[in-house]
Amino acid sequence: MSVHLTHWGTFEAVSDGERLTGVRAWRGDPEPMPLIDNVASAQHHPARITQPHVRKGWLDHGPGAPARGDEPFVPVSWETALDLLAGELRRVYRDHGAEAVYGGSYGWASAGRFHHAQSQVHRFLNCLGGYVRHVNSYSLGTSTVLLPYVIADVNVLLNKATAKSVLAEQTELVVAFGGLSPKNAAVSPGGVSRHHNRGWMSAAQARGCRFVSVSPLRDDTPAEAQAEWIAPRPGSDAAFMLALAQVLDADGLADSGFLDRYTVGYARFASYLRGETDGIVKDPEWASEITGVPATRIRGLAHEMATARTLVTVSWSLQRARHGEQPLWLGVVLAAMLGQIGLPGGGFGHGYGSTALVGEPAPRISVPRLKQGRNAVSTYIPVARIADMLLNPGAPYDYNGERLTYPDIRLVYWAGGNPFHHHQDLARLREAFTRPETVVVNDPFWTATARHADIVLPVTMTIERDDFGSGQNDRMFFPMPALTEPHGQARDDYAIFAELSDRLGIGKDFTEGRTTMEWLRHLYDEWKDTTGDWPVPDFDEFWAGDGLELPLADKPQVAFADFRADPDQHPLTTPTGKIEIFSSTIDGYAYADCPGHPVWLEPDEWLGSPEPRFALQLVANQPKSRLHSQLDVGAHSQSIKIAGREPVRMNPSDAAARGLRDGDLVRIFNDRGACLAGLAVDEAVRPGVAQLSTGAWYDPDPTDPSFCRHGNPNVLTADAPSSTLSQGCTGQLTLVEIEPYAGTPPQLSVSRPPATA
Ligand SMILES: Nc1nc2c(c(=O)[nH]1)N[C@H]1C(S)=C(S)[C@@H](COP(=O)(O)OP(=O)(O)OC[C@H]3O[C@@H](n4cnc5c(=O)[nH]c(N)nc54)[C@H](O)[C@@H]3O)O[C@H]1N2
Ligand SMILES: Nc1nc2c(c(=O)[nH]1)N[C@H]1C(S)=C(S)[C@@H](COP(=O)(O)OP(=O)(O)OC[C@H]3O[C@@H](n4cnc5c(=O)[nH]c(N)nc54)[C@H](O)[C@@H]3O)O[C@H]1N2
Ligand SMILES: [Mo]
Repeated sequence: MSVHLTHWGTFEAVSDGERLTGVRAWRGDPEPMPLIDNVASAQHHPARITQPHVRKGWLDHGPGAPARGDEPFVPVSWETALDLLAGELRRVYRDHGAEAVYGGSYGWASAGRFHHAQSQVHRFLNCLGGYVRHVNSYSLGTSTVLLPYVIADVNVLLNKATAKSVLAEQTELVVAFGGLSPKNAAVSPGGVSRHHNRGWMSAAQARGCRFVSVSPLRDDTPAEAQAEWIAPRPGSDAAFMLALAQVLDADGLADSGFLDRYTVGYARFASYLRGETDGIVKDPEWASEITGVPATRIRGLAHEMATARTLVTVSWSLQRARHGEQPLWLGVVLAAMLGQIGLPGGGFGHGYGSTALVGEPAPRISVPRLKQGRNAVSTYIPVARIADMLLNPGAPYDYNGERLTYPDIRLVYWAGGNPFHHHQDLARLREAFTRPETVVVNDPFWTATARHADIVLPVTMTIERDDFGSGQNDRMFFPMPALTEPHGQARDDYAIFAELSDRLGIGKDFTEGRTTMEWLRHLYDEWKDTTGDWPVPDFDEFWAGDGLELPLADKPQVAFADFRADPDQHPLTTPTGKIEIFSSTIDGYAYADCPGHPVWLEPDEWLGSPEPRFALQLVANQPKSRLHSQLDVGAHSQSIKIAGREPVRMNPSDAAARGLRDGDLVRIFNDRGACLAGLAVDEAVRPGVAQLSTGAWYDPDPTDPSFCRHGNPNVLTADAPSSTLSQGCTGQLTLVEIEPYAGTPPQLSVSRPPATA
């Protein structure tokens, strides 16, 4: 039996002896996910890249030739492509230096430790002299910057979260801002072996635990939880939470013993709650106007939270929005006011419904990984500032207490990510992508990013190469021998960088003289020496087997239990060692869009504006049918399309008001762009909201790059930061209007390869 790991689950390969014909869920997975069906069905899709390609203008006229994204490609041999690319890398490093190369390559790539694309491209560019890198992620851009000031490094919140098994046994009330999405908990970086998304909720519910799901979508929390659904206006959670805090404060329900011993700055925050600073008491009546939630329900909920073992959990989506710091910070503050941080089943959580890894017990042994080497360049950007960087070389900007300057980028190398999936305002990104002299993309598929490159190199999928893999906080460590031959002329990223390294005279530095199998054996053997008292089989036995089950710590985790037990012995890593309800460091930065304690700040685009420019709040959340843009051509992802486009969901009342019916082809638009989508009318969507997940491959109209024929919401979203502090991405929420699409439906071009010359 061949078991294979992906970011979205583990499968057993079904093969006809030569080819992978299908997949079957791994028998160890108690809650298998249908996303695995995308893999085999996508392998030989016409959108696979079969051989290296070079954009015609670049080939004819050299670096900097105009019309990137509009021109045909010329198929070339590997020899030609690698010679051209090696020459271009030599030129850019010689004439402009490593500061002119953006090698961030943000993206999820694929499971598998050795062929992890970022590790490969970063190691390669480090051997060449370095590159401008990115910091943070689109996932947690705001959390990563904010949380260390407030409570802890974001990884502590994720990896040391209270175990789901503890929640199942101890929690009496879960208040989940952004819900507890079972679709998101399908996925974890590096892979998932056993999904435990719903089991803990059923167990808790059966014991009498209540769930409150605060979200614009009813199905953000699974039926098993039997949750109460509260749907405030999207983007207004901070006001909701402030009112909960105000009730705790005013009704004497805040735990002053906890606040005194474990936190700083409550008095400053409380005076804001009481209206002493601005004349506005942040009571439920005030919040009701903003959120649309009845004041009585807010007041009642605050009392319920104060009288139960309560978990306040905030999804990652809430911080992927303008002023995303505020609801996140308030989640910590509420949990602190309840005095339950550090108690089993109570306190604060971040992302129980955002990924599989939160609340999974971390193995006490971590698995081998490839070293990326040292980057000689210190320049970086917060990841979501990519378009700003390309459009504004030399311009200053503020970030996290620092004043930084955008570098002047000549060459962009992307391996393992898809910026034309992940970035906002794609017409603006397309403009930004005209600026570098050369864009290089390694990818298995003709993604929109590959179509906006000059040199395109076809890469293997995981099923086509030898590797091993294990997900973050996952117990299984699997061998992943290749299941099939590569498609066309596809090569591993490692093989590509090895060939380039030879041409550039750094071959020995990059490969250390090893083949892929020699690397796997070497990394494994090195690792085997570090596992201490835990016996590990030798490599050949591991390679022939069905995976190793990694050992766990003895006790299930309870977040911040040490800190609670002894805050002097186990201080937090915040500046004061305590939970910071007021941060004098952040206050000292004097950013108008993120003051020293959490507050209500009105978003730029939301339903509560006096005169909203457009009447619907688009929620651009993660797709249920795939991971991001990956394998959108696969069977499961295709099975949910409507009228050949990505589905958009809206409430029956909003559809009726626009004369729209289930299954209609619709046009979604705002001032930045427009896209087509297929309509699904659904009561699970709050009135005033439309939901279009990310990940439909960007298929721009040839004459208008702001019009996507397929349904990519990022033609509509704003390329605006969450705040000056964190510069996180804000793709989650956007105002739009939706109308019937009257014309003849245009054909999609993304499911075919681009034109060749
Ligand atoms: N509007 C809006 N936008 C968002 C979000 C949102 O909520 N709303 N969410 C954001 C978030 S949280 C994230 S994480 C990003 C995700 O953005 P990305 O991580 O960039 O998205 P993916 O589709 O996973 O891109 C991975 C790419 O790597 C390729 N690939 C896979 N395996 C390999 C390999 O072995 N080698 C190479 N070279 N390539 C490989 C895939 O084909 C794919 O093109 O999107 C962000 N964008
Ligand atoms: N199936 C699948 N799972 C995934 C991914 C995927 O692509 N596919 N991507 C993975 C990645 S990279 C990440 S970062 C995580 C992301 O995890 P999250 O960021 O938590 O996921 P989203 O689906 O973007 O958002 C979750 C829900 O938040 C709700 N929401 C949006 N705005 C608001 C608001 O203002 N207030 C409230 N209360 N709720 C709001 C939406 O209804 C949405 O469905 O998911 C991971 N899991
Ligand atoms: Mo993410």
